[in-house]
Amino acid sequence: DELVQQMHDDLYDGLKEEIEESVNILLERGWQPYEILTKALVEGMTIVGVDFRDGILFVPEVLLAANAMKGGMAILKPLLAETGAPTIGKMVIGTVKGDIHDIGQNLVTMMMEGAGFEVKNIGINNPVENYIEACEEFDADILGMSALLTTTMPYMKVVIDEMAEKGIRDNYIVLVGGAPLNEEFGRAIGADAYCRDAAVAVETAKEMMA
Ligand code: B1M
Repeated sequence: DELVQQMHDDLYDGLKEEIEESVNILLERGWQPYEILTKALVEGMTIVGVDFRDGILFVPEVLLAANAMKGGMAILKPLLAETGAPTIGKMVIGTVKGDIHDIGQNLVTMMMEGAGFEVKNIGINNPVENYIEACEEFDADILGMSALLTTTMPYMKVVIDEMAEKGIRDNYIVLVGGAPLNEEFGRAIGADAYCRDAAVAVETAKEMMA
């Protein structure tokens, strides 16, 4: 689709208004919100990621791309949440200490809400205390953690170990995700599951709540 190509370019160039306009056009054309999210926005951000890695794009440009992506996500958010599904569980989610990437976990939040979960998103750069406090206050069933850096992902183990030490680890289903993780890592740190993407997070959460 030509417009989707254009959106990949606009995201690359950090053009927020253009992205918002195009999201609205795709909606008018009858595209499903999830399709727009994955094919236009997430795929576009993958291209940005490759050139960021290769030193073609730098932080300021990637920030603009992230901002444009958030503009598009904001339009889709209410539509994804519109299912009217009854609440099937409560989740706390946040990015770990030292890590400020939040697009992935915002997407997981949107999809979980759309599927009928109540979600408390505690944002970025969370030390272990934040997770524990939020889980207790919110009376969560599920704890979700996100990390996008190989240097921050080990902190997930710190959180799980601390919870185990306090004797509260088994009160929660612990799900982890983020680009540098994999299933083996999830197992090694003692999480209940690694979730490759937001759709898998929803499926896994539903299965484990059943
Ligand atoms: Co950063 N960055 N970044 N960055 N950044 C990466 C992650 C990187 C892979 C880029 C690259 O080199 N190719 C690289 C990490 C390399 C590594 O660790 N091996 C990197 C780096 C190095 C850095 C800095 C260190 C750069 C610097 O300063 N020199 C710095 C670190 C800052 C910090 O955190 N302390 C940095 C900064 C930034 C920006 C601020 C510019 C910006 C973030 C803006 C923001 O989030 N508000 C940014 C961005 C945008 C990226 C890339 C390009 C895109 C990330 C993204 O949003 N993807 C990224 C490249 C890449 O990932 N390919 C990169 C889209 C998003 C939908 O996908 O987050 O993977 P993702 O989430 C998915 C799944 O992973 C999963 O579901 C989501 C939806 O399907 N998932 C979960 C995620 N969390 C989950 C939690 C769950 C379940 C599933 O819980 C249950």
